[in-house]
Amino acid sequence: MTSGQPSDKLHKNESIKASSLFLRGTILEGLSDSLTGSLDSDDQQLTKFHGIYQQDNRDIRSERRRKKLDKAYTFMARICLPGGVCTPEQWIAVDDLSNYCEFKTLKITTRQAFQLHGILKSNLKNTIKMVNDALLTTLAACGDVNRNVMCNPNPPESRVYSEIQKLAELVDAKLKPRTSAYAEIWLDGEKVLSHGGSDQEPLYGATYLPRKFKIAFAVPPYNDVDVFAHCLGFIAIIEEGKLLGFNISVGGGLGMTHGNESTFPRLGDIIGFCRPDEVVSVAEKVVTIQRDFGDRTNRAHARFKYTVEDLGKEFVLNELNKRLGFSLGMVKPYVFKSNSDRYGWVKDFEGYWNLGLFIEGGRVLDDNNLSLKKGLREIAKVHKGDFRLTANQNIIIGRIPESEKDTIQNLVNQYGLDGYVSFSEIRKNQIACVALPTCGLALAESERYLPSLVSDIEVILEDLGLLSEPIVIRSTGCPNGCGRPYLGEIGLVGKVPGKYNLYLGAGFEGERLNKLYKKSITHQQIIDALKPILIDFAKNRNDEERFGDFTIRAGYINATSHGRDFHKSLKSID
Ligand code: SRM
Ligand code: SF4
Repeated sequence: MTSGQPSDKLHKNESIKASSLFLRGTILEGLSDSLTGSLDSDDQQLTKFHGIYQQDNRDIRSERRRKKLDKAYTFMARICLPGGVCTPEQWIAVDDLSNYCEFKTLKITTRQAFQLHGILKSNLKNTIKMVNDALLTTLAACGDVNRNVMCNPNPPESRVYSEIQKLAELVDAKLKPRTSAYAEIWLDGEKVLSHGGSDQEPLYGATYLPRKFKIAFAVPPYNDVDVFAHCLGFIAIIEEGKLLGFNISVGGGLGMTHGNESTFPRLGDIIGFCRPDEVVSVAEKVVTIQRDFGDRTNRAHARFKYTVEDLGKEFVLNELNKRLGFSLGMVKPYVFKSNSDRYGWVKDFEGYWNLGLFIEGGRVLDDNNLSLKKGLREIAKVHKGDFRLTANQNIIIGRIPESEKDTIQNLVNQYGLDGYVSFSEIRKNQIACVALPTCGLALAESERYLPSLVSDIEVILEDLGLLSEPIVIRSTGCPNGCGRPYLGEIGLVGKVPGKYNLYLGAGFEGERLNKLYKKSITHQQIIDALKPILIDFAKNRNDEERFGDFTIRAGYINATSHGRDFHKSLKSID
């Protein structure tokens, strides 16, 4: 399945997968070794497929090194929620589990999943079991497989929304690995139906995919899932309240490496249209194309975006038509208006209320100033509808009957969950990846930094009367792109502690990448760089012109028209 790639050139992860007996490795043995808090390094690659990362608390890494102590190892577990939807009971179950973790927080991820940080090895098995007891899973939340399938979680404006959510769930289920290793390791061999029971991987084979694979469903005019950042995107086409089908986008992905221009963010190309009943086959066949043609020799070149870039979208379309046994239809017109979330109360077509709440950095926590975790738990105790995690790291309390609206609003006020009413638009349009202290790849702060940068930018915006102007700002602690920073009108990407690359010029609708404006600059230099541009924007913008578009029209930055040009035509770099 490696399409003629010489076996001596394959990346070492390929042999780890091949010899793992369908993701078993020696994980079970490692879990019972109480002499160390860590797992064997090959097993650490395999646990990712089970939704689990070994990490250490980087805040205390050097202190422990000085004291000649081992790193403070713990584990992060990512819990899949296709389309970000869960029940109040599931919310409470995950909230309960977070109390046994070092950080005692829930993290809402940019892919509508939960993360629990700081699980001790001795508590890992129990945690995963409890996740499954709540009818959730961590299987395939990470690893070289299809990940949590995303879907527009906005309040249903019509029945069509639920149809699309169901398709997202079907695709998610169809692409789950079938190995029984998950049940064997974490659930004492219990056979869990949705995980399948055989030790065959009919879709993936023994070496799974060359790299992670990501799918999203968008419902125009909302592009809140950033559909073009995905390996495979489905853009719903709705006419007169009926779902006709989906435009299909292939080859999106954002990760890159500083200083390596052969790596770049890339937005997907739309190659055709399919009917709703064809969606699952399309997803499956696209995955097989990546399985068979993706680069298994170099993980920095192994994502589907490079397969599409190298082979061409025409090749991918022909191959897909061949594997489907029919030809995709012609692309249909659609319009995206933004990649942000909607906040506040919205009534849906069935008369239920939905409440969009802002959660800074997606971190659900209680501290001296905030009681978000307690508040959301209290809501979950009385709420009969659902919770929806958004791709912008926020929450929608969904399907609230009229009779419960006041109760929920009172809890929102009581626990300080009402930031959505008073916060500036730039604050409500931020995404920050996790970064320090848990992310092993972080070069700089992100989640713990962006709120303070936004506060300083707010001072400038207030003077300019722009506090109610939605400007999309996103930060990450490294160039991997977990907060989708290359789709931020203002993007910040960590270089070294305290220094960031500043990117400008992305489209507000998530249809244009930004470009590097200043390299490796400090907090004060970021403010100094942005201030004159914001002043110019306030004075000279056209009607309704967005900040990202303005930075291009005013000549601060060249537009990035394609991922391969991301590193080219730089205007102002020190
Ligand atoms: Fe990510 C790796 C966190 C969304 C691109 N990502 C990581 C790891 C697991 C670090 C590691 O490998 O050791 C981070 C764990 C940090 C921690 O302590 O929790 C991590 N990624 C996240 C999350 C939690 C960020 C957040 O604050 O919400 C998001 C979890 C999503 C989920 O629920 O599945 C997250 N990661 C993304 C996205 C955004 C998206 O998918 O829409 C991207 C860019 C899109 C893409 O995939 O191209 C992204 N993460 C990466 C990459 C770069 C991949 C590449 O193609 O080069 C890595 C590193 C890697 O895979 O080697 C990475
Ligand atoms: Fe970690 Fe980098 Fe992803 Fe941020 S972007 S979570 S620093 S891997």
